[in-house]
Amino acid sequence: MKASDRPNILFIMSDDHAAHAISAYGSRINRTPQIDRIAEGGVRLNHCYCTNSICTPSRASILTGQHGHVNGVRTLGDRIDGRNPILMQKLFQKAGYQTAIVGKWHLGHGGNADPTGFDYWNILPGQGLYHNPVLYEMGEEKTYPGYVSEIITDLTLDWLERREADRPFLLFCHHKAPHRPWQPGENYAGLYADHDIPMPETLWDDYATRSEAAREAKMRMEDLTETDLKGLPPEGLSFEEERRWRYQRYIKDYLRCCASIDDSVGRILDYLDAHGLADNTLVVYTSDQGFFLGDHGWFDKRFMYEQSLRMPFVARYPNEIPAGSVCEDILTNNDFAPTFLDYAGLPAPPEMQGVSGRAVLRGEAPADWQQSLYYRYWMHKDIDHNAYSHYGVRTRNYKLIYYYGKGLGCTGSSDEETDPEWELFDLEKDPLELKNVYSDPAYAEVVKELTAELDNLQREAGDVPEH
Ligand code: SGN
Ligand code: CA
Repeated sequence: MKASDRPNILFIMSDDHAAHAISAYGSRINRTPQIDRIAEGGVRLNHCYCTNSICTPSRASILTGQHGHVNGVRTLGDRIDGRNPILMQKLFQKAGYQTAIVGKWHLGHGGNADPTGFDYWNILPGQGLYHNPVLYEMGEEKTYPGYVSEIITDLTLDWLERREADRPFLLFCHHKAPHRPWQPGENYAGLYADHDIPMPETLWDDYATRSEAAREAKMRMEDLTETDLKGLPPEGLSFEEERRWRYQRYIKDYLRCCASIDDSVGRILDYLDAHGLADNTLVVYTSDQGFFLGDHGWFDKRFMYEQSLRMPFVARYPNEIPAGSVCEDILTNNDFAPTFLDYAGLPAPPEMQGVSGRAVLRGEAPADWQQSLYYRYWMHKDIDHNAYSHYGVRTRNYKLIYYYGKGLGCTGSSDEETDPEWELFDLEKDPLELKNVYSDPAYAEVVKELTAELDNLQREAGDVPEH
């Protein structure tokens, strides 16, 4: 490949944007015409999953192609080691790409946690603020007046404008929205004012047949705070009425934040069009994990249930990816780095555990492509949401989850142990994951097979079992 033929890679990632709040994914609750442009001009992945549904670890896996127990980032409190030589941006930089990141980093900052391998970086510290945020531009602190999604978009376009036009680029545009506490910008505050948003089918989930982990998680509509809801529910409502009220307050602000992301994507795509960059740029839109949008009565993520496990992933590269295609093959965030490197004609280092999905994205998955994935959430009984540690396997038709109930000394975990529990879901018959069939004798054979698959994947990943 001639250096000049190498595609640009523009990776747009938001924070907590679930696929079921994107119209390309058939959202029942909002429209995202700009994100949909990427899907219409390229591919939509229906089975893209994170290997740990929480911010910092997902971001570390994206950059290293590795599971958290290998790259050292297993929890929200862990930090990336910037000296790690296989961070994908370093490999691109070494190969002559211009590299930049703007927006949310969330892998620590200061010392070895500062971004490395980027010619330019300008990041929010920690979770960052929605209004008048501080960013660290190459380490230097500055306050930017305005709304965070618009600021990150402006900074992204500024960088594109001043880059060297004769070299390819790897650009990460990482949004803060729509992360909690869901504060919309003033341009979006009036959206959805005159109608209610449809409720998810599982808003009234009672967790019957399921784990204590599900029953004990503090991520129900009732756990939303006054700050989250921008007020308290009116007095005198019944439980059902109040839950509905909370859901509407929550989801409307969440969707208003999503709208700012969609507009940002539109501005960036327009820039590519106007500057003749659309054909030779791989544009990806994703989010660091999924999110519960009232599903199971919840907000937040962490669980291996579908809404949280699934990442939206749409990609456009007209030179290679057929427009309007849909991909049913499994890709994980560990595969992102090897995939992007492949587009640049660069080999993935053997330490990377993910595999290139370049052929998958153009609709030509190899015959031996992965049919399952290994997941692990390490933070046991965290202070925010009391989610229990667990690991599991998802295949096309089933999901097996083991809540091992220990903190194992991980940052942000409790030492208090909980009883181990298993869950099995038949995803074809029960896509909403309401019925745990682990103890149903009819599934004894499936349990056996899935446990063996879990053992294999865990061993291959170099992880240690607790069961
Ligand atoms: C904050 C939020 C949590 C959220 C984590 C992780 N609480 O702690 O609700 O789960 O971030 O989110 S808040 O009251 O501070 O908003 S993540 O996207 O960074 O993983
Ligand atoms: Ca996140």
